[in-house]
Amino acid sequence: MKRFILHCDLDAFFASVEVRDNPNYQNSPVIIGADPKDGKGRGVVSTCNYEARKFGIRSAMPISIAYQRCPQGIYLRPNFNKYNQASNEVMKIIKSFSSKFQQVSIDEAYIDISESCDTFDEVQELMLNLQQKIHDSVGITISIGCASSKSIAKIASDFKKPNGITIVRSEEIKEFLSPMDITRIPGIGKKSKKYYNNQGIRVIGDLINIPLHKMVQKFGKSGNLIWEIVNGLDKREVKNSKEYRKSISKERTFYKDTNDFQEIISKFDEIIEKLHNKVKQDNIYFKTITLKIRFEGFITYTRSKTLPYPTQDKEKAINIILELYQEFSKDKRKIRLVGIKISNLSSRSKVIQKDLLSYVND
Ligand code: TTP
Ligand code: MG
Repeated sequence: MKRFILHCDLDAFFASVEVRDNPNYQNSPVIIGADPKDGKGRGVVSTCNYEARKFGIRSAMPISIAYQRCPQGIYLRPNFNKYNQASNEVMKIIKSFSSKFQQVSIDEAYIDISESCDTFDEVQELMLNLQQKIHDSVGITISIGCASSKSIAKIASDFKKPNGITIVRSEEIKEFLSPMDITRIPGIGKKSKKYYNNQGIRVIGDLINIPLHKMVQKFGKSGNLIWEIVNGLDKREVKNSKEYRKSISKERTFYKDTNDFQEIISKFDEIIEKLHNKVKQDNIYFKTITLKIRFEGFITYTRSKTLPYPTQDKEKAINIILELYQEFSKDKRKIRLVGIKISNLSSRSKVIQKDLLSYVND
């Protein structure tokens, strides 16, 4: 059975919306993020257009460094309402091409078009049509990748940005991936890059011929997934999601209201373990952790902490929860329920929460 999966990712999203609304900016470097304050600004770059990227400016870079590299750039604060509206319009169009639709961040989504296309010519026509529709009705450009797996479709959408279309047929996977840096593989970030580099693995070509049992031997569970990805055998489906996730939370009600410290702490451990499994499984990072405490009589408190960087770290999460719990640890009232929420989510370092302010204010 042929599978045609598309990954669609808007180009320089926030910056493209600003340029659309101010055509004078068209050929200038445009940087969205914190106020650069003549080079003394704190905070980071949210994104920038392709003109600005020529100066070496990138998302998440300190705004002061961006300013050093390109003081003549146009620096704008983000307007999230506008981006959310554009995102909703784009997602509606993408969704109209297939009911198998999964939005994974503010500017990217997968669709499975296997049922509406039989040949690669038809696939290409559909992709061009989708680009055109988005351009005509929202006024911004999108890059689209097609492959038989989600992971390769994602790598493909990034291949010819901006406004690119890339189709990777199954027999072309090896040639397509081989020269790429291993960090192109979803799930291999800067940290794991070092680990792989130490083993002499730099490009995907260094990985692609390693047999499955050796991959598992060397890299454990993730070795298995990476082997599947690079061999085009990643079978993950496009999940029909109504809306992409903004937070994940878990709560537990005690069998009997309690103020036993050990019992409460072990409940925190249990919840964090569950959340940690989830973030690992879905490759999600979080910046904000919220503790919820409900005392007898349904009196409820929530306390949050936001970290400067997205993380998946379990120990960090436990320490923060203990820190937030301090305030209540001497409380005489008994606790009925505890809950933990993680929010400000991102996939690899990409923002998937609608409220992106924290990125700009860091
Ligand atoms: P991306 O799709 O990663 O970036 P982009 O659309 O700006 O550029 P590209 O053409 O390479 O796809 O992220 C989408 C939006 O999310 C981006 O426009 C701004 C926001 N964002 C941040 O605010 N901070 C970040 O660190 C990143 C990566 C993205
Ligand atoms: Mg994008």
